[in-house]
Amino acid sequence: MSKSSKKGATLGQGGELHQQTVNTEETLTTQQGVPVADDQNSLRAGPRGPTLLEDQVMREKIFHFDHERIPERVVHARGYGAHGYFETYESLTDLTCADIFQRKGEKTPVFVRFSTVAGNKGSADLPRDVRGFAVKFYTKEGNWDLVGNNIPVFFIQDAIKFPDLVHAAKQEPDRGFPQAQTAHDNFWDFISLTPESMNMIMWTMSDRAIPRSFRFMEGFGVHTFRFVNGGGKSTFVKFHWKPKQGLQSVVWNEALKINGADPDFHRRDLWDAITMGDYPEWELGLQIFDETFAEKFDFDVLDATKIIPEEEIPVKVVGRLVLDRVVDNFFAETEQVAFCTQNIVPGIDHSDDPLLQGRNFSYLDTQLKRLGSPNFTHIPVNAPKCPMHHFQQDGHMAIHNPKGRANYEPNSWGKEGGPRENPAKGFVSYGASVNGPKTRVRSETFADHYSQARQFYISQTPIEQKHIGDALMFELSKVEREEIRERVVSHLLNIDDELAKRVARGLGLDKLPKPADAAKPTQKNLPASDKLSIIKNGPKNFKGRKIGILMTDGAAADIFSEMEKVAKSEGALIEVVAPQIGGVKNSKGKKISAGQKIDGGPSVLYDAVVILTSKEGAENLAGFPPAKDFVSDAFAHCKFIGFVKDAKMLLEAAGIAEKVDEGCVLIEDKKSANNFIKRCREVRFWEREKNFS
Ligand code: HDD
Repeated sequence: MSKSSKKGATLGQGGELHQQTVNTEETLTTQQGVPVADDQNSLRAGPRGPTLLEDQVMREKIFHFDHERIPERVVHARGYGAHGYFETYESLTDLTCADIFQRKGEKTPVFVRFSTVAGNKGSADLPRDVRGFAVKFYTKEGNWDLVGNNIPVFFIQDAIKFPDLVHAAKQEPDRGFPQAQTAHDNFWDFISLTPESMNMIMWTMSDRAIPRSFRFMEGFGVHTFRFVNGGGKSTFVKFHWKPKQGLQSVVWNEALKINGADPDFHRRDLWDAITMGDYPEWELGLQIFDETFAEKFDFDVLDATKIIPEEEIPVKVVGRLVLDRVVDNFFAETEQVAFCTQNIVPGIDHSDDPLLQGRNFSYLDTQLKRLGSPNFTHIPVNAPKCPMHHFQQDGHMAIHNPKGRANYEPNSWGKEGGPRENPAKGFVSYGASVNGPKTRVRSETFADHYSQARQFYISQTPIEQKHIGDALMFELSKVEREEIRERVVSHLLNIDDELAKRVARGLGLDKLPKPADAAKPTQKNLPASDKLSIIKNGPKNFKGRKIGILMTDGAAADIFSEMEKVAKSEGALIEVVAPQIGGVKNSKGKKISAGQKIDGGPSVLYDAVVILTSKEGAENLAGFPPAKDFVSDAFAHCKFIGFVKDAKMLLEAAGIAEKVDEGCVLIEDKKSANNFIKRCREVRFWEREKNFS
């Protein structure tokens, strides 16, 4: 066995379990610290006899293995986390006394977990789904969890509907499928009977629900929260995360293929970026407003199915989030991290949003179920990094136990009596007045379900609108019951006529249904908002994107080195895709190593591709279906394609030689290599899609 170092779990002197690097020269032990002599064979009566129950080494090993799994999250089961920090750009003392926002330049440690909602823990990364964007800030006055999504609105207005929504979205209970997708009867049945979901449906049918990477998506706190300053004055606030990398999504056909080619596409992307030192960043933006705005705004600021357009309340950027460290252990950190919306700190408070109020119960409750003990805050990823003193004690797995005799207060033990409450510093709820009869009603102010759905739709570029229609047709094509499909179209008629007609045609409906009864007939004609489109908020460069270079033996050495140079100066990555994983020899006989073998590295894994073959190489690949798919898929997914003259036969075999357009760039020299990279900054050549039927 080699003497290399590896990570292991060790008990520290204080008894706490922590990770440290151990050497393979260390002796293997049981959990009790007893040295193990033989880890290959159980204890048995004679070489061929039965295993003895007495074998405590084997029993401990199997016992522990049997208990390795904990319940997966009921939603957001599949996720990926990383560490980083939040840096405050300016002091916000006038708005909030939250310690994290007091000092310009202050850095606060954070842990972030991204996730998909519907799929199980082992599902793929690219279903059409909302992405979770949960941030735990370890502030000096306690942990603040901002548990958001990559979409600023939600399906429902009241937490009491959450179990119904989730039941309808996940696998159907009798058959246990479909996995990680909403393209089935139960989901659309529920949605078609829940008009409040229509705004969210426009968002989830848009390309927002198939992001290219966690790094290229926005995040939102969704609800209206409160800021409270040192003088007790409160303002309302909505939180936004804006990726410095720009927005980018994949196309649906690509998503379907990525799930097969690399189900870990998003987690691998985040891991690679961070481990290579290309740390993703988001800026924290605030929409700040007061009661007067809330009163005059067209919608209720407590309704989580609505946004406040940035044109009405601009987003003020106040800090940045940088992810710069991957986890040491997936289970210890990403799986055991426990976000709770109730985790707020002095200076931040809840609003009366009924969805948020319900969440505040659900998260704490679910952590107890998942992690098995009220002591889940003792797990390092959940523990605050500021001092903690309280009288809560015992319970399963109590690790940090209070010292001393007094475990209650008030007490008269003087200095040894433990911590005391502190009205000057402690958390005080904002004293908003509340009155009214106890009642189960939905406020009238929550009743307009279509105006913002329409606003979202008309804010998209034509190609994005097309994708929304395509997505609806795809999803509804998987719905067996025709009346459900019709009911969805009846809602679309209240959003956009053209969209509804297109979807109805695509579904083969004989006639248009009647528009759904709008709960509030007085729909508003809201103006378009550019911030709602992905394409209008795309990247300004190709930094952090990946180019797949399909190469064969004899590929032009000078063009490859030009491509290396231009990609490097742009901050883009290149990966060579070759007939064999051993790599290729270029025209100068130099060995170029490959990142992927062709059938393991389809073009869906890249943001742009270059076909850099020799003539003979192109001839050989022309008869190889995965190589043809590499080219034809890149074309179908509107990617920029760089190619050399010698690649002609492969382009012909892929059926695109006759269709070469402005998104296909002939690379002959330094200038054209540069030109190719510049074109890539547009991310996709969408013009091409207009020609597809
Ligand atoms: Fe939730 C997890 C985001 C509504 C109940 N939710 C969870 C996670 C995110 C969100 C990002 C994963 C956290 C992690 O990575 O561990 N949830 C949202 C947003 C919502 C929302 C943005 C609406 C604005 N959620 C919501 C409601 C309820 C829940 C209305 C229940 C009434 N959510 C949960 C949960 C989960 C959860 C069951 C599952 C695992 C967990 O909490 O830790 O409690």
